[in-house]
Amino acid sequence: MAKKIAVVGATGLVGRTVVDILSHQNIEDLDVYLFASKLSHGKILKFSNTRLKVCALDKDAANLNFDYVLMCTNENVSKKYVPLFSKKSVVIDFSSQFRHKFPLIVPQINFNDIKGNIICNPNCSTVGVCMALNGIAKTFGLEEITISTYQSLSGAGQLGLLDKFEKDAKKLKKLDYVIDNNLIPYIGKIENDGFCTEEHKLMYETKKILHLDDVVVRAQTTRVPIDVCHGESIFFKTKKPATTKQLCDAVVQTKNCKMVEFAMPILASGKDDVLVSRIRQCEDDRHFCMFVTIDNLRKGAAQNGVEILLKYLGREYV
Ligand code: 2RA
Repeated sequence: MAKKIAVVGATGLVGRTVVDILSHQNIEDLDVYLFASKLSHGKILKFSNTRLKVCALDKDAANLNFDYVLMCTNENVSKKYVPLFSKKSVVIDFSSQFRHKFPLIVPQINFNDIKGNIICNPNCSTVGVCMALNGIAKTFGLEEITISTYQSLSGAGQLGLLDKFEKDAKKLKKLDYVIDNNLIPYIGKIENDGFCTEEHKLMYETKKILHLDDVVVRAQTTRVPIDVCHGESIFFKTKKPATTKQLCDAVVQTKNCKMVEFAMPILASGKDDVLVSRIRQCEDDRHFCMFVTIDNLRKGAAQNGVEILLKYLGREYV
């Protein structure tokens, strides 16, 4: 029998990217079903050579038999529906709701961490950092990581993109401050310790994915007025001495990591690879920095989830 795959939240920015990426994979033999909120019921999305109807998500839908469910949903929807779908299906959840509880997976790095049938897709900025540092962590070890991000508006969803040129703070749809000709030096909410939620995600998730329990990770996250792709400045201290050439060689050991001269959003947008650039030595042969760019909607979110699904299915990402 053909495997059944549900994409929930199919009409959001990440959901649409999942549908688009899935439609380019060799999965003609699989059945794909799309769900979203009641407002999107009946919408039609293009899928390969055909069109698929979007159905409203409700408890009846969660009772259907799917083999795999990709939850491209926010924390509230995931909180309610992941436990329901997971009674019968393998669930890949894109929200941050369960990231502390269940395996957090980047297939190129830690697919073997999967246990059980709920798998969490990491935060988009985390994926870029982990992809870029994976080879270095494995070859030279890491002691400290200090990250500053420059995150695009699409990270805040469709409403975030709509705020791009808004000059009137009262008319903003998603952001707390005008972003036009500006940047906002936090993402999410400021918490009691002064760090924002995005910084907490980045610090916690990086340690979890790279298995760096004893490593100090610091982060500053910033929203900038570009559409797609997050930029990330990463300062790091290795355990063993290294040259920049050795570090470049270590970076490209991770599939989908590419060294370029300058990692810029216009080069990474719409692409499958995380771009790494400007690896340079700081004060000695254990202190370095680099600049990384990732398409936050693709490898930072949709592509990573599809890669997890395909690995389950024993198929190659194309
Ligand atoms: C952001 N990383 O850019 C978040 C989205 N998950 O806001």
